[in-house]
Amino acid sequence: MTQTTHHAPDPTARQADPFPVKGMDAVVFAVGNAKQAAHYYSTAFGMKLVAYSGPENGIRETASYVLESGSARFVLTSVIKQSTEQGAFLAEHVAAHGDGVVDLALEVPDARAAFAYAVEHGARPLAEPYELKDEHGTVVLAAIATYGETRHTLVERTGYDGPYLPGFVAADPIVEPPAQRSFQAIDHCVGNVELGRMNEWVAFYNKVMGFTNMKEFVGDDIATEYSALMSKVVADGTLKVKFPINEPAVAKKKSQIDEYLEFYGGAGVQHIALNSNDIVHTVRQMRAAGVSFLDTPDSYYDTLGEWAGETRVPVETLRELKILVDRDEDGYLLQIFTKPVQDRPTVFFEIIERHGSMGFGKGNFKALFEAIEREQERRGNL
Ligand code: TYF
Ligand code: FE
Repeated sequence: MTQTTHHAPDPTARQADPFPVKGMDAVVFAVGNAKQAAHYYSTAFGMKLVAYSGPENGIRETASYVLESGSARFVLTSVIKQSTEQGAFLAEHVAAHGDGVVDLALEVPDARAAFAYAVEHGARPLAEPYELKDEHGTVVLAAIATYGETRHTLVERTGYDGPYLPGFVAADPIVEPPAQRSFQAIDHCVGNVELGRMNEWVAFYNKVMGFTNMKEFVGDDIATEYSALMSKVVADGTLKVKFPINEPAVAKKKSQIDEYLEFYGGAGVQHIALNSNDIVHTVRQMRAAGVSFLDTPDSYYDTLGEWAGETRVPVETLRELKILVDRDEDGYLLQIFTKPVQDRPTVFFEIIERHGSMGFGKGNFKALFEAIEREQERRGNL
């Protein structure tokens, strides 16, 4: 396995970036009941409803709720009464995959240029560039396919100052958002792909978006030992968009990635990691609201001080809340994983607080994957 080190981007080289991105625009979920999902992300994740589109503003086919926490934006969409191909796609997505991510939308400075570059470099086009307009201005959108039935919509929103997209109206919060938000940005979005296809999808992002490989990867050595997955990470030149790609590994136990693929019905988004700058507060707030996190055995904390060194948070607090620590040459990170947030053992979330480290928690794979396997066993899928 070859290792590519990701060097810090050279700002003078940025205009040469063949596929400039401004960041994640939104994570779009197709769900069975967007009204209730919007309530969950408001009360349990502390997000704020900011925009809506549905029958009340003349959109009869779908209802969509836009929630924000800092720069992180989720869009939850349900079909009300199918009448177009787009509605059929969303309804079939939910039937096939359960609640899941249909779109990792990227904000770009020029959607037409981004789309043209991507398609020239092998992307499958899903929507040619088109404009949406209302009294708040114009947004240019285009879409390409990625793994499974997931897509990347390319969003150029410099000509628009409304609540989300033309056709959406501003909405009042469902509940008053917490005084301290639980997270402020999307750190990374992870895809699970079929056995043997990780390198293909890494090459897709290399070619189609000019993304480069970050140095952290999980090779077959770690995979067969305990993780049962292989993983590589691609990122844009500014490291604002980071996409780890996992594939199952043939190991001693049934891979958690196989469990995902079986229950999701193919490749798709596995987890969304959210940046917090106060993970202790975040975990307390989310636990109090009923969110379940993966458990970590006490033995993890008994030896933590020996290798993790000092962190901002005392070991006893980490132990109480089951927060994990990883350290590398650049610094450390604190992280924790929710259990799947729907009945299918598919999509889950990560909360991550970074202090220098640009890694993904490789040092925690053993503890983390043992915790996931305990859950797989409880579900009867091991
Ligand atoms: O994003 C990552 O790669 C880390 C590690 O089921 C990870 O969060 C990989 C697989 C998984 C949970 C975490
Ligand atoms: Fe992660």
